[in-house]
Amino acid sequence: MSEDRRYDPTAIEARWQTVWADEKTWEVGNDADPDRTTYVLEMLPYPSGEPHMGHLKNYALGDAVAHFTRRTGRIVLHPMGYDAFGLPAENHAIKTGVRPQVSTAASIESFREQFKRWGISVDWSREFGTHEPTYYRWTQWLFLKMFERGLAYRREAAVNWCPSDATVLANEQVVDGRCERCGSEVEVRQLEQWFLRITDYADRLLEDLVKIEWPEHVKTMQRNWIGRSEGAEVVFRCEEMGVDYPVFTTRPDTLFGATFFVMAPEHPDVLKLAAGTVHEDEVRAYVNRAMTESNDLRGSADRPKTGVSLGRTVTNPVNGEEIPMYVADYVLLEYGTGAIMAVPGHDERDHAFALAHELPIRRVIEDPEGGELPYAGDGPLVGSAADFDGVQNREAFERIVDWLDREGKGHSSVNYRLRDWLVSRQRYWGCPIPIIHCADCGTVPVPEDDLPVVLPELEDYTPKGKSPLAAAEDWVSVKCPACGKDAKRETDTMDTFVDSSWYYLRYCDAGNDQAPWDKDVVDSWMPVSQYIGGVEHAILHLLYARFWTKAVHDMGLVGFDEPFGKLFTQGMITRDGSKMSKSKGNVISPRSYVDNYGADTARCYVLFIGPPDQDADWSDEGVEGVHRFLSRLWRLADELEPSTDGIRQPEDPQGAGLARRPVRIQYRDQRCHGSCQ
Ligand code: ANZ
Ligand code: ZN
Repeated sequence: MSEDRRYDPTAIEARWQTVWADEKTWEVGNDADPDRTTYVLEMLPYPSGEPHMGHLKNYALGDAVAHFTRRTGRIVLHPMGYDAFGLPAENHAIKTGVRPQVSTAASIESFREQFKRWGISVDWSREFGTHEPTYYRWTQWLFLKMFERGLAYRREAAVNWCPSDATVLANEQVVDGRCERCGSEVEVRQLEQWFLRITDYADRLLEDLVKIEWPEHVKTMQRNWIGRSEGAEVVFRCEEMGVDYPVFTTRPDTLFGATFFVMAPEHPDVLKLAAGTVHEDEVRAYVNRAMTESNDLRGSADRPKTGVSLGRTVTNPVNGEEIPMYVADYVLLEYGTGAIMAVPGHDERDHAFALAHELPIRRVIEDPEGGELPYAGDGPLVGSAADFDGVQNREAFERIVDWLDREGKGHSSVNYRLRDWLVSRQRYWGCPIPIIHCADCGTVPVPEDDLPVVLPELEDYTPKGKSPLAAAEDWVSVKCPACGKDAKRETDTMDTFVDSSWYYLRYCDAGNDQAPWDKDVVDSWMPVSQYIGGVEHAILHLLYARFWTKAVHDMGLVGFDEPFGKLFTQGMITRDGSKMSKSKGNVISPRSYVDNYGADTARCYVLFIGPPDQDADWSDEGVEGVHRFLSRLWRLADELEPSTDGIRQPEDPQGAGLARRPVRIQYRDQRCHGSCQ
């Protein structure tokens, strides 16, 4: 073997990358026979700094699938773009004075350069960043379609507020009472906010999980997040005040065991109820304190159960018993009706509260094992009423609900943990919400012809409790599109998860300047056949994207209602068993490996490192091993003689590269020269 025939990835890879760029090898047209199209997609990157090992793994995996699929004769759409809006670029701007536009453009440049250097087979003609006005024009257009249909709405709400990022957070972005991004403890604030009505889709988001091939644990996380609970609404009446208070319970079979009643501190009637009683001051103090605490913290099971008496009673509808009313922070306003019947014999939190406040604890379900209270399991009713005692609780559940229904004191009811999606952010670097506030006309949508509402350039990005955009007076002041009087633009921007909720649709028709996409075109590619990304998106992004697809489906804009037919969640690449992170100083970047060994070695190694859905530990020896393997493979191929006869051109032009240059393999020597012998 002559010296110039040695395996030289730098030369080989550069040569082929030039061929692919010149030939536009991986570009696909929108005129393909829909029966032959396949859409392979990896989650789009958030462009910050330069790509890391997780990106290499993600795109190497997707590229393997894309290449394989092309070889089966399919026409494969394999695009790339950037999720470019978001807090980090803005925080970076505050720290360094570099405008987000500039830092984002630089990161995108470096991501693109690396992806090309890795040789990922991307159709670059469809590339975009979600921060480009030609993209977010349509994000705004879609938002207005949602607004028209009542799916986007504005209301005052108790929201999660991150004091360091000075913005609200979606429930999904609060983890253990802290900001998912910066880790600060989250506070509660009352603010006017924009929401998307994802709760309208709760049932479909649950039911349609059977239609898609996703990892079971991801489906489970979505099911739990949506949190559908079947139960009943039961009315408890406060005679003194002449007011009915419904509660939501999943255990109407335990109604005879309700020994007290608890309201959430934010419940609008709490102060009214306590007014004039000896408890008034104590209640006010308690409520004020509770309001500053996060829901996650308040709801947690192991926290001491605090609360104070309201000095009033309600009547239990099944037995006419008067039970005392309390306010306690373990009851949340936003779930059910914001009030509960407390059954300390069978509910753990009620049990803890009853012990702390010396309230009666009653057994109404027998434990076949004879265990202690609280008992959450099944069994026959006891200590309830003659009609029900001895009846198995599941059956009693139905009979009690029927009875309540007949008496007009309740009915069966379903509750969801899922809340509407809070999409407004008091931050600069995001898609402006295309709404104008007019003193006379109220909330007025920006006319379609005036889209996009372009994000203005700012000098000062520092968040001040309201959006930095509020300071851009020239931009804020507009005429009302309805009446022509002076009005003001909405200054909040959209959550970045809005941007990434529909980018996969835009790839199908990225150049369209008349519409976000053409329906026939999108229908010819979608749904995505194989979606690949990190499991950290199991709830947020994947749930939002499913909701978005269903909403545009119902608007008649697409002909399918699930975006991702198959999902693959990749594991992390770790180092010495722990996650790579800047703070641990254990980050290794793909760049040096690609430079030293070639992209093929780096890509093969991350595929070889272990089952791709599991975490795997990086090893430099492993990289060396893969490099030796590729060198051997190269030498072996060098011993085979090229021939020009008799190879059929594949019908699929994307069976390109190798197959387009007919080579017939002829063995000079039938024995393997590698290690297998
Ligand atoms: C009486 C009862 C008895 C309950 C029992 C449970 C067990 P999931 O399953 O999550 O839907 N609850 C209702 N609204 C609440 C609120 N706003 N804040 C805190 N807790 C609330 O939970 C439903 C149960 O959580 C309801 O059923 C209610 O307590 C409580 F042996 O009612 B249950
Ligand atoms: Zn007006």
